[in-house]
Amino acid sequence: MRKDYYLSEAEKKFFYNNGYLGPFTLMEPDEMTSLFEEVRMDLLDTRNAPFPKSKLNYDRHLDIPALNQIINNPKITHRVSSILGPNVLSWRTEWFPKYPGDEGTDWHQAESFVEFEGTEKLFPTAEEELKEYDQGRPWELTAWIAMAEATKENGCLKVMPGTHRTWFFDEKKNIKFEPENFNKKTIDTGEKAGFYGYDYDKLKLDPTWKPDESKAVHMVMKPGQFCIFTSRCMHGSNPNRTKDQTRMGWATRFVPTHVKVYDGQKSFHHFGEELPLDRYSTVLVLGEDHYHHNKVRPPMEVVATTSA
Ligand SMILES: O=C(O)CCC(=O)C(=O)O
Ligand SMILES: [Fe+2]
Repeated sequence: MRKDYYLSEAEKKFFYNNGYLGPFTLMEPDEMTSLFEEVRMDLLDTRNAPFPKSKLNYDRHLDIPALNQIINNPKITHRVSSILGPNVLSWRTEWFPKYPGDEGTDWHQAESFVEFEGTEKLFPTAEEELKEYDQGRPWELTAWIAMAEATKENGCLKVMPGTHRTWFFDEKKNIKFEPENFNKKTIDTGEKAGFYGYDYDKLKLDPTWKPDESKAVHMVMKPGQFCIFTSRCMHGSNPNRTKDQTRMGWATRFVPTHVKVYDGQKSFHHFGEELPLDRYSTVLVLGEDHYHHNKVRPPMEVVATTSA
């Protein structure tokens, strides 16, 4: 059985040119479908969650063992490490549901994850390595995992190849959360799009610029498949045009250990919530942490479930 999943030279080249890679298979569809059934129940118990009062379910790999196993799975960590280097932290996991009839996700780009209302969440510190990043090597990566089938009809993730070298958006500009506008904005194609209550179009560097939809690559995936991308690579999704299929993505995000995560911050704001960071920590999924910038958990540690 294959034990190592590091990227081939051809795969790395493809990534540097395009900013994304995949899909790859993490597990078979049946296995993911039953795992997700269980995880959905586990998500309801937030006693040990890093943000127990939040509805967002960020970072539940910190308290749900099955999710922690996924972020430590070599099929993900080896591939991510082929781009980010040997020492890798998991810094965030988040859910991207798209229910029948939901709007598409606006095209967007990010890197330091200011995310509309605050400041940078990620601060890279290794100057030497940063020079390489300009040649297309990023210092953050996401593995977007299909927890349910992702099709063109239900709004699978889409990427715009090669856009990771050019900024079309200013991710550092702050804009307001307007949940009342969810499912309200119609774009040129006549379809609905937005960013779960934010309007990413307000961050366009040139307000008259329009993405060329004909160049989009649609990441159609079976449950249990995943793709890897740098958030600098423009990405989004179409609306869910189905009547009965929920698209469910779980975005797992990684950085090299030299990146400071939430540096000096006690909490952050997102989607109208304040999330205090007192229970938060990164997880070292591969290698060693020589920098000691962040609160770091060992790979397989999760908080024991509180008995009722
Ligand atoms: O799933 C989507 O529609 C968007 C996901 C996304 O933007 C991300 O994972 O960064
Ligand atoms: Fe994104």
